[in-house]
Amino acid sequence: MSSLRHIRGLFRQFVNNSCSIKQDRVLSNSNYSSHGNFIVPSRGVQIYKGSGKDWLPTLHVAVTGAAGQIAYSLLPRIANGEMLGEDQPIVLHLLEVPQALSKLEGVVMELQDCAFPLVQGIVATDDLRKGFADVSVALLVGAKPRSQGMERKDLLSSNANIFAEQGKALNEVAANDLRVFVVGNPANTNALICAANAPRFNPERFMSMTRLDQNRTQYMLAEKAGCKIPEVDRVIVWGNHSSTQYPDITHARIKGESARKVINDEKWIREVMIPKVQQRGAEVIKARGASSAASAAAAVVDHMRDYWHGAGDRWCSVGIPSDGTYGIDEGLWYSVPVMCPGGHYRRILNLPIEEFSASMMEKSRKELVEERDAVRHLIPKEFGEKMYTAKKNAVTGAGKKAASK
Ligand code: NAX
Repeated sequence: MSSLRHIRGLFRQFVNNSCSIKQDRVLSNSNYSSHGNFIVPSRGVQIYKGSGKDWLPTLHVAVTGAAGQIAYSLLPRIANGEMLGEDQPIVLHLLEVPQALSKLEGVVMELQDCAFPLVQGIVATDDLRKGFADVSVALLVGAKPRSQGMERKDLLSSNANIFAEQGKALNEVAANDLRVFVVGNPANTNALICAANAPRFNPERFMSMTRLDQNRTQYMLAEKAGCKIPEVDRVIVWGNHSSTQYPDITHARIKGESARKVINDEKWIREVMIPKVQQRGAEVIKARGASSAASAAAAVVDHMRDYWHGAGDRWCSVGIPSDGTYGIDEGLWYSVPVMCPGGHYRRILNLPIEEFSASMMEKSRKELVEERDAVRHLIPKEFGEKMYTAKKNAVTGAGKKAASK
């Protein structure tokens, strides 16, 4: 397993070496003036030997919103190797808005003071092109929160602008093997916008987070059934990371048995569990006076670790571009169940969908269509055409004609 990871790591380095931007550009202090960004001198980008084990080639990992509360819980875990592995040295690229740079400086100091052996350097900046240069993993956590009196539509469009700009910058300067995980809300539509503005990369490389919702559902089931959390599997979160999401346990298993049979309480499932998961974020805000942070960071680590290293036969839910299955419009970033063999995902297809599930999934689909329509001006036409005409053509028959040419 470990040698396979090494081969993958070396292959990744080979792929990225053919990228025009070289690693030393990121780390050379001479390239940076004091215009709102600072660089912590690195200990050099090379393969280190750590505690008797061979380390993999260094990977560049970006986190936006790096001075925010989720990042505060997330960064130490990444730096400690919990996400990408204990043999994976990293350079952390921390991005923030100019107003938050001094706070970010404090975060950097703390990371230094942790003396994480895997951290080979830290780039801290408000400049997207410097921040995303050479990154292989971009965790897009930063986003504007909804302010008082702000319409959902305004929130969508101001965040969409941010993600459009981030997509363009990633397109220009990120490493060839880039993977993007969007956490900042509205996460699904932000992932769409970002992918649409980064045409160099396959849209499948852009994912949005619903793992926190999956974890919440798993915990509730384990508690109800009185079993251990790893004994619960195949929980699905369909749709948007919003209150229209549908936590579905139709296919879930508890100790290998049908979760529904084990729970044997449809009323609890529909009237307690589903609404509770849907409203859990609001419940945390009410109790804590701040939104979920440690649990959100844990969900980022869980998803990216499973995606990166593989999750065996466990199912994971994640927002990915719909391929038109399950009646979801092609190109909507909709959360579905996937399997992670390591470094990519495979959709779980052909699951039977009951009437109740179909109606829940449809509500979330409609909301995502509305979100997409509100930001359509930020989706470059070519991307829109590529993602949406396939379905339209299939309906009108134009696709058939084109295929027969
Ligand atoms: P915070 O407000 O604590 O931090 C956000 C940080 O992002 C701030 O420091 C801000 O300066 C920064 N920021 C804003 N615009 C930026 C930009 N253009 N570039 C770089 N940084 C930027 O929020 P936090 O609690 O950390 O939450 C971050 C995001 O995660 C929010 O959008 C939140 O709604 C979302 N969440 C998503 C979840 C999911 O499951 N997908 C769950 C948790 C969380 O609610």
